[in-house]
Amino acid sequence: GNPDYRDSGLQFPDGFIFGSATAAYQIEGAADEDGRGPSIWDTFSHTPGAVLDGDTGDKASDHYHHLEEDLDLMQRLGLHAYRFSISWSRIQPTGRGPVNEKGLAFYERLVDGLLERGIRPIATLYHWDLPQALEDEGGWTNRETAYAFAEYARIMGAALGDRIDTWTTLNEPWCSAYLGYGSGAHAPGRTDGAEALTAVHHLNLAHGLAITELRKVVTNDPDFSITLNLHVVRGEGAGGPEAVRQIDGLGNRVFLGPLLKGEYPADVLADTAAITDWSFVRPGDTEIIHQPIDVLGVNYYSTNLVRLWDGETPRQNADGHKDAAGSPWPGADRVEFVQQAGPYTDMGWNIEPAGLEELLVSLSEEFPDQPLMITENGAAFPDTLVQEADGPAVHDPLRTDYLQRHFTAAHRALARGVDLRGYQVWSFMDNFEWAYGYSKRFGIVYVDYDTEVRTPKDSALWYAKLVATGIIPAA
Ligand code: GBH
Repeated sequence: GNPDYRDSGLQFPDGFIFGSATAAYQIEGAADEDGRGPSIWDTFSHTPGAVLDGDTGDKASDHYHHLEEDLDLMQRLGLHAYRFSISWSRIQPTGRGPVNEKGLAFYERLVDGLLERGIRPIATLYHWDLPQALEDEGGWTNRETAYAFAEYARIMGAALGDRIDTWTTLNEPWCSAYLGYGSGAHAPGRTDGAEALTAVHHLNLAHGLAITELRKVVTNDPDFSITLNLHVVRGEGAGGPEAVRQIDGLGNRVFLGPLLKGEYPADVLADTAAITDWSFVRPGDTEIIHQPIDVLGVNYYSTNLVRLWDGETPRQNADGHKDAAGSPWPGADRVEFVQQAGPYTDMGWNIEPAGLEELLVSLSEEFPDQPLMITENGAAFPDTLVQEADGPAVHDPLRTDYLQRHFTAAHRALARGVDLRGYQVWSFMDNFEWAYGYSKRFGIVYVDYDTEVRTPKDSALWYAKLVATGIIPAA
């Protein structure tokens, strides 16, 4: 039958790492301060028409100027871990060359502030904000970007390599490559399938090179990881299995293959042969990419339903790329994304906790020795701040319900033997939701963008109970 994904009273194992996540460009603001150089997201968000309502990350949640307050709030909620990203162009304003000490000092303060409060730092080196100067030389289509990234990783490893609990190289290279260079929905807004596939490989290579450099300089035996947005793909109709194979290939196996098996999937190379000959993969590259990682980060929000287009009826693309200039799925021209039955979040993504359980179980079946961590899960809903007798509040029962169901799914995966180490809720606070600007609120903490005042939502108070007890509370 259909399991109820709202069980409460379920206990997580001791040592399970409950935390929450953010990303630099989405929260920091202070875009021009302390020597920070521009990134592709500054350029993109300042390009008319690129981001809804012309929103930019110039100020964002102003985390750069609210650091102590935000750290105190994390401590109040009892978080075990905080997953944040480092802005490369704060460290190296042009992506190369000497360290900008003021930019580095911010992350020193952040990490030290976490450790003082007993919160584990999970640092992501790259959450989409490539220094613009590197994009001017071709960005991720240029192999040199991978080497520049490795140099930046070495700098960060040397500076913080005695204090970081988990190093994550890249967040969701799928988005960087296919939304950045394929559909054009994300920075740098390019729309070329061959460029997107080139970017896939250079991102994979950057991961491998960065891990190699980090291992040379860190001193505290941290965990090394990468975070992928893996796609749970289901098929519809006679062409369903073929459509699933193509999307699973471009969405999942093109990353998991080199990373965990040391080779690119042959079927993906064949599917895309008319677009590129993959000659950008040089001898030795897959060996660099294929290194043991301590934990694989998994971001999960929703599922995908696909089928083969009949070539006649109006084409459906419910993954959101129907309005984009290009396709985020190079070579999969016959695949249609089918609108699924709700309920949906404010992003229009269908809510399906069973997909999380399915994803975790299938990963652990395929890679039984690979520990996993949910590095993002959460939901956008339209929230409103209300004034109550005892102060401001945000009642967000839909988000609490979403989280309760997904924690239940994660617990079920654990009960089925999955080696799941922790769960980072997206997001710690409301922030700049990329192409959607400030119109979508993912935070468990509400941010008033006029005053930058923070208010924990009801979902944050619910989560604090889960973190404190290890037991999923009733919603
Ligand atoms: C994550 O991306 C990001 O890491 C985070 O920064 C972001 O704020 C958060 O999730 C919420 O969006 O892209 O239209 O084809 C998740 C990105 C969302 C990419 C679902 C694939 C499918 C629809 N993924 N998306 S579309």
